[in-house]
Formats: sequence, structure tokens, C-alpha cells
Amino acid sequence: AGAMTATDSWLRKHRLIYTGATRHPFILTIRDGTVDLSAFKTWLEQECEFLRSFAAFVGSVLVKAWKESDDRADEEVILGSLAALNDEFAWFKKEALKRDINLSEIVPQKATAGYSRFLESLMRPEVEYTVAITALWAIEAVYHESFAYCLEEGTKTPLELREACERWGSEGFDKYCSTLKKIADRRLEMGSGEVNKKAEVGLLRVLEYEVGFWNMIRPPS
Ligand code: HMH
Repeated sequence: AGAMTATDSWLRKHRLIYTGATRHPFILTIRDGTVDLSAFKTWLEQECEFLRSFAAFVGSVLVKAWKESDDRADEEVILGSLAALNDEFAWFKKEALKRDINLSEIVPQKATAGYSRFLESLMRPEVEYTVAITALWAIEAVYHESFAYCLEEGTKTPLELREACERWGSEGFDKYCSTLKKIADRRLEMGSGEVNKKAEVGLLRVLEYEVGFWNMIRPPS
């Protein structure tokens, strides 16, 4: 096995919050089949809002890769992220139709709005490519780990949620996350201490916002 990479060491160092994001109670309810369907609907609605700013963010990462990357292959990977998002939007529209959600009437909740503002701050041109690609990896990795956990053998994930889980939990998505992780680690290896510190702080913010996003998805009381 190779030496521990920067992202490996950060995941180890920030294990508690990473686990908080990838093993959240909401995910555990999907896994044990007790998920509240109105909570799932809230998740769908807030995802639709989140994805709008996420798409803009991924677009900004593509611009940074084009300007700053030492490897042209990065642009293709990020273009792949955008292609997947195009597909995701179609899927969300279909789900919204099934569940009587009017996409034009969704109001972003506080956690979603805060996460969007954070993504917007990463879109600024002065934010380094290394910082942005590390954040992109973290955002995708949290969803991958969370939903792959719902697909493990012996889980009771409801049939109607399997499609969602397979979207982010699949082997293809796993490979894509590994590719992003490799790019981030390659950049971090060549980065300055100052840039790498910013990337680590960015990773922590992503994890905090992911936990906040899950926390918002509560059944109405
Ligand atoms: C909130 N985090 C959130 N939504 C997503 N779709 C992803 C991460 C991964 O794409």
C-alpha cells in the first residue's frame, strides 16, 4: 500500500465529523426502513435547490481546472460531473412529479441557503483550484458513503428509495469519487502549506454543511 495521502490523513483527523455526515440518523432511518416519507420529500425539495448552486459551483471548478490545472484530464472528469448533474436534474423532476412537488415553489430553508452561500464563496476567482477540487471531492464523497451504506446487504431500504440510493451509492459513483480524490491529492502534493490549509478548512466546512443539511430533514412535528 502507498503512503497516506493528504485527504486520507484529514479523514482520519476529522473522523468524528466525517462519520456524523456519512452515518447521519436520517441515513440510518433509510437503512432500517423506518424513514419518514415526508422527510424524504423535504430532502427532495431542498436537494433541488441545493443542486442549482452546486451546478454553478461545478461550473466554476471547470473554469479553474481549465486555467490552473497541470493535467488536462481533470477537465474531462469535471465535465463528467456536469453531465451527471444534468441527469440528476431530470431524475429530480420525475420524482417531483410523482410526489406532487412544484419545483418553482420551493423555498430554500436556512441550511440550504447557507450551504449555497458557502458554495458561492468558493466560486470566487481568487479561490485556488486545489481548494475547490478538494471541496468537490468531499461533497460527492459524503453522498457516496451515505447512500452506499443504505445498499449494503441486509439493509431494509424501502424500494421507492432504492433509486436515489443507487444514484450516489453505485460502483460507478465510487470510481468517480476515487478519481476526484486522486486529483485533489495530486494537487495537495504540489500545493503550498497555505493553500493546503485552506483546502483542509474547506473540507471541514463541507462536512459541517452536510451535517446541517441532513439535520434540516426532519419529519414535521
Ligand atoms: C446536499 N450534498 C448534497 N447534495 C448532493 N447532491 C451531494 C452532496 C452530492 O452530489
